[in-house]
Amino acid sequence: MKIQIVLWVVFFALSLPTRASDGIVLDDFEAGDQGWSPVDQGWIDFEIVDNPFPGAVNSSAKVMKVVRKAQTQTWAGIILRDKMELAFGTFPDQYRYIHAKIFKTTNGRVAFKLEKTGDAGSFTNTQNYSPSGEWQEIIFDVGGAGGTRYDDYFIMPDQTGNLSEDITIYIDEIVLKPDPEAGENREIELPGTFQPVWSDEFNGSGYDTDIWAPQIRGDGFGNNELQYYTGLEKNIFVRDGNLVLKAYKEPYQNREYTSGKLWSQNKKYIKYGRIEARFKLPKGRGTWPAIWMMPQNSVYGGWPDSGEIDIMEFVGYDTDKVYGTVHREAGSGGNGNGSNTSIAGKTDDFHVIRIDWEPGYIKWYLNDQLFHTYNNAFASSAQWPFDQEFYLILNFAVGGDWGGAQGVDENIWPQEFLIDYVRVYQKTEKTAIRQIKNTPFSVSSLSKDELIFNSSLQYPLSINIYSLSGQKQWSKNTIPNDLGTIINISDLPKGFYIITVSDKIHSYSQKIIKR
Ligand SMILES: [Ca+2]
Ligand SMILES: [Ca+2]
Repeated sequence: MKIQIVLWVVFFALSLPTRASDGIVLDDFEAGDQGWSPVDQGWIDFEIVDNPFPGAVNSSAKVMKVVRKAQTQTWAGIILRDKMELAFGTFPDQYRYIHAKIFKTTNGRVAFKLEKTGDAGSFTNTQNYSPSGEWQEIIFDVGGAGGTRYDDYFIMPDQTGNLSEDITIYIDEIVLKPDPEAGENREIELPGTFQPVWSDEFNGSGYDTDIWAPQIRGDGFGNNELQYYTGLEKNIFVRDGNLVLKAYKEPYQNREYTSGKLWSQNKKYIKYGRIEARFKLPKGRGTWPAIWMMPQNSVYGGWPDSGEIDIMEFVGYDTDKVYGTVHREAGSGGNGNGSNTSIAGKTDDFHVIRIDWEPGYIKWYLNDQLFHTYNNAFASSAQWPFDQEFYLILNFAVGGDWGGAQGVDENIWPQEFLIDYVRVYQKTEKTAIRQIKNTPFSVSSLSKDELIFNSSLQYPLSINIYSLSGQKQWSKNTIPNDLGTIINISDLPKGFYIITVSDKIHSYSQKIIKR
């Protein structure tokens, strides 16, 4: 199968949030302060006072009064050090906005600066302030902070230069908030509908050797499995429209059992799609059949760091359940992320298992009933190495750490694991770019390696592309009316990215999937 090289762009966040959302209060000054200090002695005086201007925006009792003294530097301000180490950025579960209530009587700019843990760098967002005679809630967009962890929070409440007089500013209710849009987009899907791309129906005289090869090995596979996979026809054959993986109790190459295993490594591999199989389980203590996937290229390192997708597993001593699980750096083996579903009373039936694997999730279905979802796609590769190609494995193990956890019944052999078909579907829509109306810019795919950016905005913008782990991959500042800016992404590996466009007041983001 040729992998389609396409780009897909979809908007997911627009402008500033207006909806309320959960956040954490950095300080509301109701019980003193959390440990703020002036950034430089002598530039700032501050104290907690009764709210001198209670009103609709801020009716609370206590606020911080800051006096920035004449002849001081514009970065005079207050800083809260080492209070809370948090990741900021554009991604779900990271803090994206900092809200602060400000009262002052002077025009000017207010800046909020984050300093990295270890003070290895910083990110600043600045907002204009026009006095209104009332408290104002100022929202700092720190999405561009890009996933790094920060533990110092620094407010420069008035950046007026050449200050000839002291300025008094009141500050209150500093709240860190995630992107309220982010959670809704967690389960991002490719556009289009699933179309068949390949299958093996096992209806002929043998399995399709363009898809499968037998694995011939019997070293226990790190699980103390008892079988030797012979690759012989007695262990792997097609009968009556089904692939039969057949396990015998018989000595072979210093093993007590023989069995069969097919894999599609180097022949067929898949990134995103629907993988479906119809199967009938063997019976008895010590059987451990599985339909699963391993990475074609272990780009994130050896097992489990590059991931494993167990589409279906069954252990014969636990007759009523089939399992679906992922293993990855963040948890593997007994700490894999998975679930099971009941087949009680139906162990002699054929069942249909499938996963729907999208850029944003993997979902497991048995007989069309969803039984597990894994949707950690916005985390690092430790949680989500599933943005790479995986090959398929069909095997019937005997014993082993899990399958043999309650021993092996010596009297049940031979046993058969039947697979009626394996079908792979993918969304084959070649290009899908969803633009949302009334946004001040657009990004379109020009070719697999180029995006084109157009904007009607009349002032400078900065355009940045981030990887999901928050690394800046591409950056450019545009000049006003710089129409048709080409963004060359030929150096970016295939995968998920976020493009953000900022005009100092607003920040707009889109996801890009480079395929
Ligand atoms: Ca308060
Ligand atoms: Ca069949």
